[in-house]
Amino acid sequence: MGSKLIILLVIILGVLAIAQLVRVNELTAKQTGKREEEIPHRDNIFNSRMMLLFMILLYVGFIWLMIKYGFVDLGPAATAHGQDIDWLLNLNFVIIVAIFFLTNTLLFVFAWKYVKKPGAKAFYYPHNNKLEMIWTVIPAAVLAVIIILGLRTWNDITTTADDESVKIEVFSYQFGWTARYSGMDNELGRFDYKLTTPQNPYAIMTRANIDSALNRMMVGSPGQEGIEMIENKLNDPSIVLPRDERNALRQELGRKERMARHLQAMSATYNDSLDDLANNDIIVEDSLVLLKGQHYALSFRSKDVIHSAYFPHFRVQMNTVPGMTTHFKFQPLYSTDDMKEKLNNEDFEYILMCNKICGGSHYKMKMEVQVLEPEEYLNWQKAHKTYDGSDWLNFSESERAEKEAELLKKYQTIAARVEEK
Ligand SMILES: [Cu+2]
Repeated sequence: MGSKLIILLVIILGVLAIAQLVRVNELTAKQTGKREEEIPHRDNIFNSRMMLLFMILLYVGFIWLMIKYGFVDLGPAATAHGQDIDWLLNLNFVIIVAIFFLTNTLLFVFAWKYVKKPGAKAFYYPHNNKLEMIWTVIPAAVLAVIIILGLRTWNDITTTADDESVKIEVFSYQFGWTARYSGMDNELGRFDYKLTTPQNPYAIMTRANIDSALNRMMVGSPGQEGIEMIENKLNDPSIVLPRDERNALRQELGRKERMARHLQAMSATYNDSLDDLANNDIIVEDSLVLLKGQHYALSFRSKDVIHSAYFPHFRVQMNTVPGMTTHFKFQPLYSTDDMKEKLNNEDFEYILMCNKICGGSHYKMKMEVQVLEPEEYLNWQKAHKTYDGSDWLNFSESERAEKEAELLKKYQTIAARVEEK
């Protein structure tokens, strides 16, 4: 703390000293009767050399920063599209760094080389079509290449996933993540934010959830007054309420009635067969577990504010936005074990983290991600229950062994596709 204060004082005093020196210079110039725009040759030479010195310091600083902070080792991109993104990013860096050195060298070396010499007259050179052409066409062509390559990759990444892709929903909230797997039908259950209750935090739409949300509005729930209770309170002549309290109650009643009407409309139009979509979904709160080689179609949803789902090793990032669903599809190429081996790091884990400052505990908003080999993945699946409480792999006793062997074979084929690449 003390040393910081001293440094600050030195800087302030230094600035003051320079200001005073400039002032002294101005005053002596006035005394000797020199005009301000007449700059001595000596000063021009000094300035031109400073230009050169500045260029060298800029380059040394740039190279040092690049070496120190420029290379964050995330290991190889762990998805198919991620390798394209890395290639594009490197191409952009090569172009940018080359142009940075070229333009800055021209700028500072010219300033030094063509310093004003006594008696020399400036050459009048107003226009050159050829030059204009060159410095318009070349950057335009380079930009066009970058943009076309970028668009092609981006379109590849963001086109709708095929039916073979496994659908998973990633639900974000302050401050955490929840994964919802689409289950054996590979179809996610519907949802509607109006169904959010403490018992249904992910607002999943089923007949039972609609009924309970509606009941919560009408009758109330612990700590929550329902419409009926509020109406009774307002209409009971024996209860005398202060004006403010009465107005507040009326407002709450209006809000709850509107919500109840929405829920009633939902209930009237709801098709009960949609329950099945939700009932075989699997909700996993602590981690996102994926099968190596499988194509995934992730959809993202947010409960409160905008978050950003960032999987650095997959080169995947997508905003999660309240009120809309965003998507990203990818195919993990390396299992967690593969990556441990590749990076020679026994502690390696994939991670999902929030990449948008979303509140006080933003920095804690992380979820572990695992990419498993076929057998491990099957075992993990076996240990999980669906939304309605049955087993994820809900096979009858007699055909269980056969069906599981079938699944394992399927997973092995999926994982093997990657190994061949
Ligand atoms: Cu967040």
